[in-house]
Amino acid sequence: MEINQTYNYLSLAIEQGIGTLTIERPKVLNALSTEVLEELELMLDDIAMMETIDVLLVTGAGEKAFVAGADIAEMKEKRVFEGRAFSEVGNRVFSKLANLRQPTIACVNGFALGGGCELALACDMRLGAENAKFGQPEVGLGIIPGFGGTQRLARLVGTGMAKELIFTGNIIDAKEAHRIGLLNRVVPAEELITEAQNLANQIRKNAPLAVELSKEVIDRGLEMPIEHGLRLEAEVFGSLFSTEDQTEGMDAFLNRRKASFTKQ
Ligand code: CO8
Repeated sequence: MEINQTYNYLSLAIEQGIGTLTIERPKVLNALSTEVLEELELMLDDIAMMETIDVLLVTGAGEKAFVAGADIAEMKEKRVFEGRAFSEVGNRVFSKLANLRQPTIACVNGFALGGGCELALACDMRLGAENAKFGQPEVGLGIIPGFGGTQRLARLVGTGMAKELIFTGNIIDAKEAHRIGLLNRVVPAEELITEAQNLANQIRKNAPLAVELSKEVIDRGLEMPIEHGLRLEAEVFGSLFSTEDQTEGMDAFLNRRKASFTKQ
């Protein structure tokens, strides 16, 4: 399947099973307008169906910003009803990203503020360039994080740290983001995409259905009591014994050869 749509603010490159989705609005530091979010939703719907993408990288155009937030110029004139609608659109689109069947890696190349931090949070993993900066500055604008920040940040870094970031609006650098678990690792800017591709390739070596289902079980499990999560794990674990890739993976191990997975 190929992308047929024309996009004004996004690009998608696909190379050897790795898709790289770039938010391209560098003049305003890749700020997320309604149009950008609508394009993102269409593109994510396509990516979910694309057999040529095993792992998705998400990044921002230019050297300065990943995404500097929701478009403040667009938000300024909104009133209660439109504000809620904007938040609902953002949450719907970011949930599509979070629930994508493929593993996702945010490549944070500069400012990830407000909606930009929330975009990174909706990915499975986050790699940061040394110039990456994170923050949820919404309360300084008279609003709160509205694209999942109050929920995903607290789940990732804990409530104390999430509350400090959200109540103060402070911006933290890559080192601090790494220290609190917001970034998986920090790399020099020029190595960011290569490092993400290396990580993607480590994932791609494994049985694709097992990777997809481990993502599903981790994420669904976080929404339920642990006993239910463990039951879900046992069910999915068992179901994988009906796949050819389970036979292949174990046979390859026992015969000391490289496994060749077929997604069957
Ligand atoms: N929206 C619109 N335009 C932006 C944004 C943004 N979020 N960020 C930057 N820009 C624009 C600037 O206005 C400027 O445009 P112009 O050249 O036309 O004046 C251009 O990008 C370059 O920016 P700066 O000149 O400000 O660059 P600096 O290097 O001086 O500063 C910063 C970089 C620190 C990143 C600064 O631009 C900044 O603070 N940006 C805003 C960051 C922010 O507050 N983000 C959070 C926005 S709120 C949000 O994301 C809420 C999400 C949930 C929404 C819920 C819906 C209700």
